[in-house]
Amino acid sequence: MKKLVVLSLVIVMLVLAACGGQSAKTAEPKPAEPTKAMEQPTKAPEPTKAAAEPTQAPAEAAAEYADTLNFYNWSEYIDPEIYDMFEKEYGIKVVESTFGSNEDLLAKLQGGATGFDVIVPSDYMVATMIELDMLAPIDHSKLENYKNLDPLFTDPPYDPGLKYSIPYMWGTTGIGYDGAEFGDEVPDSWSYLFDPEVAKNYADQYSLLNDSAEVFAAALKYLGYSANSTDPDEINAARDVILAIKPYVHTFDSEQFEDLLASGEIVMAHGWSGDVFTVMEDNEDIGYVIPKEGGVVWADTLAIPKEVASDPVRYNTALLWIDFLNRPDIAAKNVEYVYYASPNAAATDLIPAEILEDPGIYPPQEVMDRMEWLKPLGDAQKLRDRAWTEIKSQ
Ligand code: SPD
Repeated sequence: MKKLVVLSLVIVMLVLAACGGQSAKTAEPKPAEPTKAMEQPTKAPEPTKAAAEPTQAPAEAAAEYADTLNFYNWSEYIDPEIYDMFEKEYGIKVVESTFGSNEDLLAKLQGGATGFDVIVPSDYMVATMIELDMLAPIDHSKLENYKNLDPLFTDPPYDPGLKYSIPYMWGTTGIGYDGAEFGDEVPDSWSYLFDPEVAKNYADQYSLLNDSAEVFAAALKYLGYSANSTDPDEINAARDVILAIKPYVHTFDSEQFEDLLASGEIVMAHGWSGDVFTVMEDNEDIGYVIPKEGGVVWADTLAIPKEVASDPVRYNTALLWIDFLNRPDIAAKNVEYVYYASPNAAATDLIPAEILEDPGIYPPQEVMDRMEWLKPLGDAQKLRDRAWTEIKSQ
């Protein structure tokens, strides 16, 4: 029953939110071997037209999948056993590179990087990349597991009809903290990070994400403005707030903040929900709170860079990987490792109740009501970029 309540809350929340070079692989995918975790294996994909075409040369005819797939992912954002499972089933090795923010991902691709087969942009960055014509359309007919997505995730405002992206995980941005330092107090306001009078008490003991969109969103929420403000006065006010507390910030970090918290190097971290949850298992003092002023809710997606579509082997391999991640047993296994919520409805029954019922992972509606989704900012992005450069350079 509790599970149903949690799922209903998630559904309501989502409705409200509606505001390199690889050699060709000649082997057929190996059939899935049953394992304990694989309770609902799906059949191997149908042979592609290229593989079945009798007039093609044999080597070309068999060139259906690549030997390797280059996956550009956020750090610590997949159960590494999933790479082994994919390689065991299909003989395809996944090579992972990582990034720490959507802006880094965008800059990397705009800088000319062409080797990535599957990337993981967040919602607003998908919209930006569609606008910039940087993504390949997704052929839904080749995704056996597309049907597993919760329908409430299949028509998001950032990519109507999921033409260019498939949702991977969703979560929130808040504050991770060391309860051993705070006792009964909970740092449940952005003022702990952005009010100089409060923040100075934690000088050199807290981190902010190394992510301009997230830091501006938090500072704007602290000031009572929208996380998506494009008003120059509000953006400048947020910049001044961040500059004022910068001397108290231990580090700007998006990839190890949970470890800094767990090791005691810092006592508060502006961070993403699941990352904080991963260190709670071994440290019962660590907590995660969404500030009362509200925070950011986001969805990360699986997308294919545009140039991959011109190579059928790479494109098929990318789709095979995306579909594998959407198999219910794989999606559930991933949730158990990264502690983020899954948009895969068919995985729900395989996810432990303690995760589905945890309000930090699946927040209740009254918390979700305070959250905002980030959106592309249009021309105001330049203003934010300039302000971020100023902040980081001082
Ligand atoms: N360690 C993986 C964290 C993934 C966070 N993505 C969230 C982006 C929200 N702007």
